[in-house]
Amino acid sequence: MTRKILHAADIHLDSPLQKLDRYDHAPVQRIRSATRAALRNLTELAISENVDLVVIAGDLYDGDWTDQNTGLAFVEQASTLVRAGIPMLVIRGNHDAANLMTSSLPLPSNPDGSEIFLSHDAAESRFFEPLGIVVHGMSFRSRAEKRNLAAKYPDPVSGLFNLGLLHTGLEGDSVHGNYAPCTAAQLTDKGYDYWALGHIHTRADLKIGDGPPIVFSGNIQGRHIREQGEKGCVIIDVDSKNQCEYQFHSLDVLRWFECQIDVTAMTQQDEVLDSYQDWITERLETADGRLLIPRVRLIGESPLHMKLHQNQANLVADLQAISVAHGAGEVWLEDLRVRTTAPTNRSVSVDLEGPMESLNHVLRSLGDDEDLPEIITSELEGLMKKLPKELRGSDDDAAFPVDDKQWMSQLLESATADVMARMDAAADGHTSEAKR
Ligand SMILES: [Mn+2]
Repeated sequence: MTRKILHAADIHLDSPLQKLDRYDHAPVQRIRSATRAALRNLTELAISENVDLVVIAGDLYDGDWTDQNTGLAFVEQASTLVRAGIPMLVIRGNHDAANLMTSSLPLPSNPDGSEIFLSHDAAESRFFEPLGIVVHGMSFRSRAEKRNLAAKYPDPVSGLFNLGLLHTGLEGDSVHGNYAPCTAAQLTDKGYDYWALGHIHTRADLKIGDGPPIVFSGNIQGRHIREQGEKGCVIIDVDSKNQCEYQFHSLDVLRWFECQIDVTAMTQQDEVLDSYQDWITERLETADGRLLIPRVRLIGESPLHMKLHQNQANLVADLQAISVAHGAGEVWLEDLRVRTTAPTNRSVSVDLEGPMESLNHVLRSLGDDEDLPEIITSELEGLMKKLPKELRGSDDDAAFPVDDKQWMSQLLESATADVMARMDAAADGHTSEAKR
């Protein structure tokens, strides 16, 4: 008997997609409804692939709902699956831990009468006898789940396909947090046939040697520029000997990309725009109806360096116009990062002499000043206090990551280019005036 199980995680239903819906004219509706549309795709895939079971490894919800519509959106999809005779099991993760969710809605029961959510009081085993499958799992009670939950999971049941459903940050790191810590080796030792993990949004298999697949399916819809590329779920094919293979299926309705343009060989700003247009044309061929959200990143050592830094606002507007004009409604620019450098072979001694040379020297030497982060922090303090919390950001998404050396050097680079270009323009004006 062969069976199919769909494994997904980190739906983050109705999570706001960062930094987009604040722009005028952005395809706001499409962006806001992206996680719901991806979940609908999951339901459709489960039905069209005729899967026997759907498991969701935590963070179905992004947090407590602002209104009941988020819950209703899930009820709708769960009901569709139940009507199609497909059972579903969901555990709660750090984002939708039991004590964080104050609202709830009555959920449909699975076709066999069992509940969709797994307990947060103890690890449980759910048997699907006719399928020869048992799922072991446990929900988070609270966000900061520091216990090794996997250690509480029961021993495998022989003769059945044993699937472990777990939300975990594994050994933990600063980005993902140390939630429900455990190691891939501990999971392997458990003796299950497949580990369906959630929490880490990048797809990965941590299988050790001949051990079972230990799979993070990743989230089903990227939510910001750090969640690039295809997102979706995996479908596990289990054979009659309880051996399994799995395959990825994309579910996302919009996709984030970095569009890197090397401006080294360019002499005109228009060439940047041409290059971006080519990128759009190429990407649209494989977009498959998805909205593409590129962040344009300009790199390279170029005589355009100063100009690009100075004209950033105009350049963003130009790039957005090209996105709209050539993207056929399928492209929206996320943002621009100018990361170019000034040509090193520039004849500094000719261009810069006297006050300009000393100014350039002062600006360049700021980069070596150890107190710079502190100085900038104190300069920004007043502004930071006035910024609303969501714009201030935090950790890896902070508005002013003053401890980030790369950010700081780009800030300096940009400021230097700006000041020098202004001085240059002023000097030019002065010269032509003198000539006249
Ligand atoms: Mn999580």
